[in-house]
Amino acid sequence: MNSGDIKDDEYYDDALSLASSIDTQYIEKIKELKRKRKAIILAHNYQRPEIQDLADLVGDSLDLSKKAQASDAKVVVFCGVQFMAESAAILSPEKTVLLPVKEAGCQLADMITVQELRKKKKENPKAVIVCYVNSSAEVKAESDICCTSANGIGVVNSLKENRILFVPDEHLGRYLESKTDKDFILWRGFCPAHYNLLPKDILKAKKEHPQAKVLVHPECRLSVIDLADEAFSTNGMLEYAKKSEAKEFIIGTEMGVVHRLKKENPGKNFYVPSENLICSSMKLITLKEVAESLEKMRYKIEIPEEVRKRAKKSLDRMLEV
Ligand code: CIZ
Repeated sequence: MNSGDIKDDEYYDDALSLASSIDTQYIEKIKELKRKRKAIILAHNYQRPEIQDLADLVGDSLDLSKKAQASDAKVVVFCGVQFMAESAAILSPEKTVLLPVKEAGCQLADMITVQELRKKKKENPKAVIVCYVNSSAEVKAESDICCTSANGIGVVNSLKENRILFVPDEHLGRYLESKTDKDFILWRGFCPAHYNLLPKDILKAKKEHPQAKVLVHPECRLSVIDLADEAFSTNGMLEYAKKSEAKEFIIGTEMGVVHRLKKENPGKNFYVPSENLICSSMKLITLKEVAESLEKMRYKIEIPEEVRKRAKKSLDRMLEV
């Protein structure tokens, strides 16, 4: 090691300790504001590790929205993306729901508009519209029933109709089609992170970790799901990893979930099969943004009441199933 390396190390150590003292300041500020506002902080399983560690609850979008509904908090800070905060606002109109970064959208949800859906509905008047929760409040309002990746098979099987217009995720739709006897019309939407996971990535990871169980998200291509041991939502993966006797897992979903998998399963190893498994929107929220969100009470989710009521019907119908 030469003297230049020592200087670099010292500089790096200084930068790290400065960053951690700033984080501590934000965490203290967030705790104080949380008490003042009677707020609860929710973090999706894909959020940054420090946001997950700070949150009152970590989970998938619907799980978090239902827990927010049951809580007596006045303010819900939803660390996730737009449609998730909207779901919380649909279920809890009496609470103020904040999304700390207003640009935190979902590319998949943005692949359909309510006008496009209405047009497709006219072309297929007999089809029942099943909409994945990764969709805007307006699209939910225009649909007959919602589903998540965890309950999609149950929702589809509960329908008496045979013809299903499934929006907006083509790949989840294909997966549900393969698991049920229904006839699907598929919308051409996709989640870029899951779409970019390829069969060759899974084959390479399996070669490197031959003992590992392969768990992938149903938003992946069917050719990827076919190579996996199981297809699960994030909460499904967390449950499976905890109960499984296996010690190694290849995780085919957004890499943020690996933080919680590791934390809840010491002694087990988790591998991410592709560096593309990252959602940049999910990483926009930092401790600074959460502190500012609580301080300035921004960005409030506002849904017109008429849209909210119709969207809630689609969610309620799913919850009944
Ligand atoms: O519903 C959710 O939260 C999403 C988008 C993924 C998952 O499986 O948790």
